Amino acid sequence: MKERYFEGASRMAKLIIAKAEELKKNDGAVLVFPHKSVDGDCIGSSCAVTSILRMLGVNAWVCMPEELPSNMGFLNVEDLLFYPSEDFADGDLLVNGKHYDQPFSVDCTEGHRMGDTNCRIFEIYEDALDIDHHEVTDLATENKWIDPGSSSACEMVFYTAVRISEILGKTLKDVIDTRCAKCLMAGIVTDTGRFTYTNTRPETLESAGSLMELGGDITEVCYNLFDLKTPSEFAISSAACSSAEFFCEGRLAIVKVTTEMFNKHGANHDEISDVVSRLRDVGGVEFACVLREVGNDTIRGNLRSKTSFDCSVFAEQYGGGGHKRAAGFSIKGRQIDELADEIIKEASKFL
Ligand SMILES: [Mn+2]
Repeated sequence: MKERYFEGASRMAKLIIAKAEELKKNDGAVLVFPHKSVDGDCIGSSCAVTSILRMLGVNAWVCMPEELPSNMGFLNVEDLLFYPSEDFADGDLLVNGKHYDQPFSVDCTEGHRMGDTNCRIFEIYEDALDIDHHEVTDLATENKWIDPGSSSACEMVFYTAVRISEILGKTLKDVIDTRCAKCLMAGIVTDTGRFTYTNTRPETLESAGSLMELGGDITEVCYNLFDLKTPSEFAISSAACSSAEFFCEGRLAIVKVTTEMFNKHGANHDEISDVVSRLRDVGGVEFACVLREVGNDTIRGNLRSKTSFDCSVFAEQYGGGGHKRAAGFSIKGRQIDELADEIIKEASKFL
């Protein structure tokens, strides 16, 4: 194992093994929290952690902030998922009959990124375990492993699983089954753009190589997550791309997708997820932004940059977050045209 992972992965592995013993004794449940607006990395890592915890004999479920996107159906993870109702009783939340005892977050650390209901459930306890690769301010507690240098939460979970297998004297196959390997592969290919982004390191490829050996079929994962399109997805993406506007002599690209456009093409809000990276890939574009009306008076923004623009800092102005090269936000009560004009004006200052 690469040295840079050894300390963090070993610490998490020991914590998970110890917690598992404690939780088994109490017959309690762990809820594993992804962030809202779920993606391949948070779903992959939360399902993988849940699968590993179950292998250790723990009652564990992924606490879902929304429905699983249809392009992730091939992962066959339905039995790992728990959909909380909004009106749970704080003191005594039952998770499929088991008393909720322990939160575990992956690919996010802060409750406000998890959606309202999940945030309330997450914050019932203060001793959450966290595995995250986002830059967060509150780094140092024993229960957290935060590594912004890592490509993905899934890569970190993989190395944690390696240490769990070593500590318990098991083979890696005992800890990461075929489905778990597929989930981890899904997160790594998502967050590295199929190993093309600058966050791809030698240890990223090593983890992917091991996951292939464990049954993480990279062809199946990539086809389902990247290439397979529904007819409505194809139509709305094409419409969105051809409506792109360029500013700052081509350095800024922006697309607005209205409810009317979604309706016209019979598309749902998740069906334009590839548009923002296609925009960013246009020669000369440094900063790309896709705004979409997602109903409920809410606009979702997705931001990408090529080399210098800090999307994470920019998204924070709108209550969001993410990474330097990829970030997002959700905002209520704004008009899409007026919000776009403001973003163009604000972003221009840095372009
Ligand atoms: Mn991630």
